[in-house]
Amino acid sequence: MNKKAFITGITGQDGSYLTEFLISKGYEVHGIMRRSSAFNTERIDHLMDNEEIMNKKLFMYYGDLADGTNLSRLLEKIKPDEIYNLGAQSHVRVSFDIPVYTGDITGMGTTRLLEAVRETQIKTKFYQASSSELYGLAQEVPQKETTPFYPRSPYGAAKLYAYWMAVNYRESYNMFACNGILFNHESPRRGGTFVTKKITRALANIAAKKQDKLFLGNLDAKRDWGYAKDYVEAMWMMLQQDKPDDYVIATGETHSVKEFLQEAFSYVGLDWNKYVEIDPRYFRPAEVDLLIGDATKAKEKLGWVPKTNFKELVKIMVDADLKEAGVNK
Ligand code: NAP
Ligand code: G4F
Repeated sequence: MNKKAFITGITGQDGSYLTEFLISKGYEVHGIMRRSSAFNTERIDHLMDNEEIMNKKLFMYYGDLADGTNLSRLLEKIKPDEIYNLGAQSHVRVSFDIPVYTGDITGMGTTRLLEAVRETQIKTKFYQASSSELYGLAQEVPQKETTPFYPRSPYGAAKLYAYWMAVNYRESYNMFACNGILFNHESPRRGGTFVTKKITRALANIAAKKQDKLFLGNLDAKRDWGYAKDYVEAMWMMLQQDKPDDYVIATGETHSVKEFLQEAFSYVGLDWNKYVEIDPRYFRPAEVDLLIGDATKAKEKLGWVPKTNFKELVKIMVDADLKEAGVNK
């Protein structure tokens, strides 16, 4: 019998790659999407439009992390072997504008899903999409599983609550629950308001002469950027272990936003200084200055290592956006 996976956040960057990965492993994938007045399935349309896949390997339902009753009903019906909780209000800057909503979906939404598992008493494994934003004002460099947390945003605080709820259900109810503490990971499918995609899309439009300015915030922040496709594999690996545990997933390399700009613009022979302007609207009330992860535990216990480095990631993203903008490099 094929294994069944249930995914929240299936329409997002990671959800789309994880769905492709699990289908390639022979899984039946069940996902929830929000009702929206505009289409929100762009990242999985290629799967939903495929007759061989839709309703045979991929099953979609309306659902929301705000609605625990529906989550229970779906879990009771599907009885998944594995649950991947990727759904969230995932934008750090936006979380300062809508902290209550972020707490409700990113934090409490996790508890609703854990409660749905407890109520239905299904035997399943649970993956929680935890984040390097837990480290916030970093207390140690590089950050690993034992580094103390210090979140710096409503998003980080909501993820901290969700992290501990996953640990709590593991310890209280013997649930197979894992936290993947993933550092930033990007791809051509990254949402357009995150800094990497904002840069590569603008660069392609500049190269296509459709845009001449790019407005950004803090260029000095440093992130450990990896490739989303590599990272979804680590999520699955965590759930294939004999015992549940928490793992840092990162490349171990850190770069500033400025370095990302330099790498991307120089790849197409442009000088970023001529196009970028600072707009204080993109500054955050509190910033996370430096993230760099140590994924030694994941390497030793899961056998996971990143396959794509910073330079390759930038190239993948720029090439995809140049293609989209109709520019031949
Ligand atoms: P993303 O592209 O922003 O996707 C978020 C997903 O959550 C989307 O499918 C979105 O649906 C869904 N969602 C939003 N509100 C929801 C709600 N109320 N109920 C149910 N689903 C809801 O994020 P991502 O980059 O794929 O990240 C996946 C997860 O990993 C998130 O939890 C994120 O916080 C976490 N994470 C991401 C990173 C990273 O660098 N990418 C690092 C660490 C942790 P719509 O399509 O309808 O908006
Ligand atoms: O791309 P970002 O918005 O990602 P951020 O805040 O690191 O959060 C992402 O990664 C987390 C993992 O650590 C996830 F948990 C979270 O869900 C999300 O996926 O910003 C990166 C950096 C920040 O320091 C920000 O201040 O880029 C800086 N930045 C500079 N100008 C900008 C901009 N960020 C955005 N979004 N837009 C700008 O114009």
